[in-house]
Amino acid sequence: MTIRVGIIGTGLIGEDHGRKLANVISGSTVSAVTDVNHARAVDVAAALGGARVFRTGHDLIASDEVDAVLVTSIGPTHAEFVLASIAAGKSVMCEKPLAPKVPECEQILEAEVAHGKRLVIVGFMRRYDPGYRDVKATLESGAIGEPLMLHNVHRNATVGESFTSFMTMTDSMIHEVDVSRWLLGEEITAVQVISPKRTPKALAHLQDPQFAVFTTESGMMSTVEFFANCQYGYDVRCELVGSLGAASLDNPVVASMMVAGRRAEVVPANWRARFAGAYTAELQAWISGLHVGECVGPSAWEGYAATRVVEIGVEAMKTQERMSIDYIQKPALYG
Ligand code: NAI
Ligand code: ISE
Repeated sequence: MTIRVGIIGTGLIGEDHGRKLANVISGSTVSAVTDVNHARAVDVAAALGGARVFRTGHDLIASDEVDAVLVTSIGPTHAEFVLASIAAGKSVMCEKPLAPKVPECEQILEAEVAHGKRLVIVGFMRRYDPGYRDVKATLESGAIGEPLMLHNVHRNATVGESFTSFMTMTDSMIHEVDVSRWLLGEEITAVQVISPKRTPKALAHLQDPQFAVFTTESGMMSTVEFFANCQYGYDVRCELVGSLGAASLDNPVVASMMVAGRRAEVVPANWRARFAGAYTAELQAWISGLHVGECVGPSAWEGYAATRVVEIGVEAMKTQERMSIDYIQKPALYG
């Protein structure tokens, strides 16, 4: 059996994921695509070997040529398409954020709970990156003792004019929020954001860089430096400090050069290059899961919790004070 995936939103990541689902992932094809930019959808459909182009996401979800749905449209449209997929009883993988607003995430949780079984996966791909997995495995081996502090660095070379200060939290740091919850195994209960001196390379409307301190239920700390315009490349690192030692990840070295007494390594250009393998692994896990009737990947609860944290994170950016975070009761469906 082949899982026929329909893609809603054929922008940058929709096309990337589509190419993998059509050519790399075992057990899937791309049967359908849609985008409000119809011409773009037509081009991507052709590049993917002739997927059918639908006028709207809802037409695509309803089609009997679509077994599973991939939502890669812009964030504010996610809830609508995830809810429609649940109503149709179809598995849906949604890029982050699950939804930008907490009430929308809660609606998704309610709908999935009412359906009675998990259908939703959120694209927190860092959980599939070998570096992050190694840090987690090291922690679970007991070698570094009890986890105490996680230090994260997340730098983009540059960002476009549409990138705002709040997106630092909602679009970018949301990855560290998920990684912190996943690695430390606890909910985040407080956040403080500090705005350091601005880089002259940022556009006037953007506070860049930003620094956040997240605290978990038992008092573990996760710090995040996010720098949107670091200029030199895409740089994601983290170090987990425990009571007996530390585990860290750096950018994977794909090539290096030694010349004139110096050693130089290539820094990935962007998230596409840095996390290409992780995107493939998350898609393969989703599709392989469907082949055995399982829903494999970060759940709608993980999507809700991350959105809840970044929602308060945005408030903390305004106040620059430490703010507490609470959550709704976790439904039994999410374990
Ligand atoms: P993009 O702007 O390149 O693509 C978004 C596409 O959605 C556009 O083609 C747009 O026309 C389409 N669209 C908007 N409203 C629509 C609707 N109602 N129905 C159908 N299509 C619609 O954006 P990009 O970078 O591809 O991001 C898409 C999503 O993926 C975002 O949620 C973003 O946060 C997430 N993302 C995740 C990354 C990760 O590392 N996991 C990396 C980059 C993006
Ligand atoms: C983008 O949307 C992503 O999700 C990337 O992984 C992240 O590094 C970037 O900062 C975001 O804008």
